[in-house]
Amino acid sequence: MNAPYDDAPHWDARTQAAARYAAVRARTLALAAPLSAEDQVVQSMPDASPTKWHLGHGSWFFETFLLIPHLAGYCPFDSDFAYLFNSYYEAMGTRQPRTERGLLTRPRLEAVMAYRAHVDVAMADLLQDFPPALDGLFDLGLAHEEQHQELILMDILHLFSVSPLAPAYDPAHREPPKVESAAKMLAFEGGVVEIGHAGSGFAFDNEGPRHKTYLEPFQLSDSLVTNAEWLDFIATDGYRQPRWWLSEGWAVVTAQGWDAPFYWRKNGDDWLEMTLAGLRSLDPAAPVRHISYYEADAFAAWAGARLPSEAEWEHAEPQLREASGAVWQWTRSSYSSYPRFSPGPGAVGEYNGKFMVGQMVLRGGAGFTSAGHTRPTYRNFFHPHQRWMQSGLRLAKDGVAEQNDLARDVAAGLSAKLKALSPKYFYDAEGSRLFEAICEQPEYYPTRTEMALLERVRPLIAAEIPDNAALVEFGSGAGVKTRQLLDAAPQIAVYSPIDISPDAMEAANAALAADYPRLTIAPMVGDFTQPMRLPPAAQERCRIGFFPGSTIGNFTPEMATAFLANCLVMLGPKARFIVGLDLAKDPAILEAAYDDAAGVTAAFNKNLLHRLNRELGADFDLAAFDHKALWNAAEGRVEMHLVSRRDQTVRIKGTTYPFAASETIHTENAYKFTPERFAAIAQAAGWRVIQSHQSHDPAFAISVLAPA
Ligand code: SAH
Ligand code: AVI
Repeated sequence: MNAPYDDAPHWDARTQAAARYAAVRARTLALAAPLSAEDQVVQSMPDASPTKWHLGHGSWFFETFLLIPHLAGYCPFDSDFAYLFNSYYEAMGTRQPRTERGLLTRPRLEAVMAYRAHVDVAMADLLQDFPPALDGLFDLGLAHEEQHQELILMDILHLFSVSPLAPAYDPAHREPPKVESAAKMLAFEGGVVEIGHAGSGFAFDNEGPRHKTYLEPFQLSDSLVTNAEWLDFIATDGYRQPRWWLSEGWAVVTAQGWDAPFYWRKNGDDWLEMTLAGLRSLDPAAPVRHISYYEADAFAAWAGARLPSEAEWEHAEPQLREASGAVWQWTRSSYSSYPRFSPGPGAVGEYNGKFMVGQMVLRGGAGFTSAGHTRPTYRNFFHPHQRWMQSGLRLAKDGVAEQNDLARDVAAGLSAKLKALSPKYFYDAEGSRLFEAICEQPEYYPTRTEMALLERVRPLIAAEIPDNAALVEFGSGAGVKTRQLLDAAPQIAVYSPIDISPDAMEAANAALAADYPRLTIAPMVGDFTQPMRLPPAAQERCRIGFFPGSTIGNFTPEMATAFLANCLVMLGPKARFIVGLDLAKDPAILEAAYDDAAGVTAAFNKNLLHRLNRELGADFDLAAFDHKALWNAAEGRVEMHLVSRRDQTVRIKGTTYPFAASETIHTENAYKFTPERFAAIAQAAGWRVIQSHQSHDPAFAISVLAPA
C-alpha cells in the first residue's frame, strides 16, 4: 500500500481506515521478510518472543477484539490459536506460557501467514461497513501491531546477539542519528503544569487523563547521553564503585558481571556494538542505548545529575533535541496511574492498567519504533533491570541555572588575563537610551541603511510569512523595525519579543499594543543566549524569527552558530528566520561608526562602568578610562574597549582589580560579514539561505533563512 492516504482528504473514512490497516500490516511482514523460517521460531530469552509468535499474536488481537465480536458470521481461522497467541489477557482464557513461546514449532510459519491473510480479508469486510463506535478499538489494534513491530526488531537483535555468527538482520539498517552538538542544560521554572493526553487523536489509556501537577524548578539536558560519555563512565570505574548505584542495581551489576551496555563487545582496546546491521565499531557520537534503569541512574549520579521525572520530560519536550526517534529515555518515575485513570471495560482494559507496579517509565521513542507511533505524552515502561529495548537517557538537575549574574560575570571578566565583559550588560535603561541615540548619529549607518533596505524588500519577506504566524524577535529594543515588518505582514497574529532590557521592552510594547490592537503581544524578558521556552501563544503557531540590527555580529562565529542552532529548535521545522547583517567595508567607515564625533558611542561604552558603580558598588573613576574602537582585520570585527589611562586599581565587592596604563576591558565585538561567510554559519547551524538582499553602499544585508 503506497497511497499517500494522509494527504487525500477526499478519501472517505472507510477507505482511509483500510489504507492505514494495509500499510501497518504490510510493514510487519516487511520486517519479517529478511528472516528465515528458523530465525522466526527461536525464543532467545524469556523476555523475547519468536517473530512467528508476534505474527500470530497481532492477527489474534484483531480477530479477538474486532472480528469475533463485530463482524457478523466471522469464522475464526483455527480454534487452537486462541490458546497459542493470547499474550496476557486473563479475560480471554488460558494461554501458552510466555517463556515457552519458542516451543511452538507448530503451527508452521505458512499456517501463521495464512492466519494473517484470513484476518486481513475479514478486516477488509469489517472496514467496508465500519461502525464509528469501533474507531477506538481499531486504532488500538494498529497501535498494538506497531508495538509488536518494535518488539520483532528488539527480539531479533537479541537472538542474533547470542549467535556465535553475530548475523546482520539488515546490513544497511539505519542506526540512531549522532548527537550532533554538545548538550546544554535547559532551565525550567516549574510551577503547576499540565501533562497527559487530551484531545481527539488516538492515545493509549495510560496517557490520560490530562491533569495538573507541580514541578519544582529544574534543568533538563537538551540532548542525550552519548557513547563517548558512557566510555568515560566505564573508564572511571563507574561499574565498579557501589557509591553510584542503587542497592538493587548494585546487586544486579555484581551478580551479572555487567561492565558495559547490553550489546557492547570488547575487542582488544576497542568496543564493538551488536546492531541490526551486525557487529559494528562503537560510534562515540551516537546516543548510548540498551542500558538498564540501574545503569542510567548510576550514570546520572556519577555525572552529578539525576534522571528527569516523566512530568519534567513532558513539560520540557518541545525544547528537547532527539526527543524521539533515537532512543527511549529512562525517567525516574514509577509507572503508575494518573489521577482519575480507570482502565477501560472488558478484556482490552488489561492492555496497560494492570502493569502499573514495579516498572519505570520511559519517554520519547527509539530508532526501532515505527514512524508516527509515539507522542510527547506516550508512556513506555519496563522493569529496571531490562535492557534489550533501545533505552538511553538524558540528564536532569534540581534548581534554576544561574543566569545574568552580573556580579559573577564581572568578577570572572575582570580577573581574566585579557579583561572582558559581555555587551549584553550595556543595556540598562540608560544604555538602551544611548543605543537609540547612537542610531541617530550620522556616522552610525547600520540602522538607517537596514531600515531603507527593509522598506524596499519587505513585500518579498512578507510573502514567506504564513497566516497567523508568530513573530519572535531577538533583541527587540525600541521595536521600530518590527513595525515595518508588521505593516507589510498583517497576517502576523502573535508578537514575541525577547530582550534583556525590561525598560526598553515595556515602552516599546505599550506603544505597539496601542497601534496594533489585533496583535497578541507575548513578551519575554531575558537573555536570548540562554535556553528559553516560548510563550504558548507563539509555540502553537508557525514561528518566524527576526534578528535585525546585525546584533548577531556581537557574537563570535562559534556563538552565532550555536545561537542559530538553538533558534532552529525553538522556531521549529516550518520556521523562517530574518537576519540583519552588517557587511565588511572600508575600516575608516567602520571605526567612525563606533566612535562618533558627538561622543555618544563613547558614552554608551562608559555607561557600563557607571552601571557597575551603581549596581555593584564598584569605584570606577570614569575619567580614568577612554573609549576606543578599532577594526581587527584578522578577525573581521570592530572591537570596542575601555582603555585605562594610567596604572590604577578598582575595588568591587571587596576584591581589588589592578589595571596597568593602556590595559583595556574588551566590551564588544561587532563582526562584519560577507554574505558567503554568513551563509556558511547558517548552514553549520542547520539553516539555508532562501533570500539574500543587499543595500547600496554602505553595504548591509538582510538574509531570510529556512531549515536546511
Ligand atoms: N533590534 C533593534 C535593537 C538592537 S540593539 C535594532 O535593530 O535596532 C540590541 C538589543 O538587544 C538591545 O535592545 C538589547 O537590550 C538586546 N540584547 C543585547 N544582548 C541581549 C541578550 N543577550 N539577550 C537579550 N537581549 C539582548
Ligand atoms: C546592537 N549592536 C548590533 C550594535 C552594534 O553595532 O554592534 C551595538 C553598538 N555598539 C556600538 N554601537 C552600537
